Amino acid sequence: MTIDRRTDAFIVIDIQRDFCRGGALAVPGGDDVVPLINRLFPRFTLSIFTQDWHTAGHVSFASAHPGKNNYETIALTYGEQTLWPDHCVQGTDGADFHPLLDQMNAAAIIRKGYHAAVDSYSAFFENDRSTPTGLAGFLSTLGVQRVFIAGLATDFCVLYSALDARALGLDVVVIDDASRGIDINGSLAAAHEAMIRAGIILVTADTL
Ligand code: VGL
Ligand code: ZN
Repeated sequence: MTIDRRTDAFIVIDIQRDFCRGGALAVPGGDDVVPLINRLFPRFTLSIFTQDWHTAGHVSFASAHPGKNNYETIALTYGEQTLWPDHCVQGTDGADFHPLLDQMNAAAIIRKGYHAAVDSYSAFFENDRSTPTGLAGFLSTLGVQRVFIAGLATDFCVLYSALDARALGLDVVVIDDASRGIDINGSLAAAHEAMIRAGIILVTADTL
């Protein structure tokens, strides 16, 4: 696959301490994607990071719903929401990027999940499916036509970002081995199926 520096962008999803070893919502193997992602930066002119950036007591935290446990779902005004351990709280160490991620490569950092009552998995739209993050406008202003997506977690923030990018008319490539899933009740296999159904191309980093 040939990368076009003018019209391709690299979107790196949530490479933050809380999603890595020892973190509050550690994704199995989360740390392992960092060297693959770092190795890809020189191939792109435009790399964008997302950063999960929750208020304390955020609606997506099980701790905000007495009697509810982590990984249960609840019905919110905008639909079903999975409940998570407290993670990526604004300004905490857990919200920082992984110490080995080459942060100098970020042309922009899109923070998400900072509305207290709405979660945001996708880099483009919050979980109410209507509030934009601004990334669509950023990419279109810069003439981006295709996005390469990698990061954490494959079955949540990578999945939603990839599906939204596709729905916005972008070509989408997910770098599967530079991503890792949480895998709740088969969510990782379901994510792979949904991405393929949507016309998203799944590749491994060595093919780029
Ligand atoms: C994520 C669950 C909660 C992710 C973020 O980055 O995939 N998952 N917040
Ligand atoms: Zn989150």
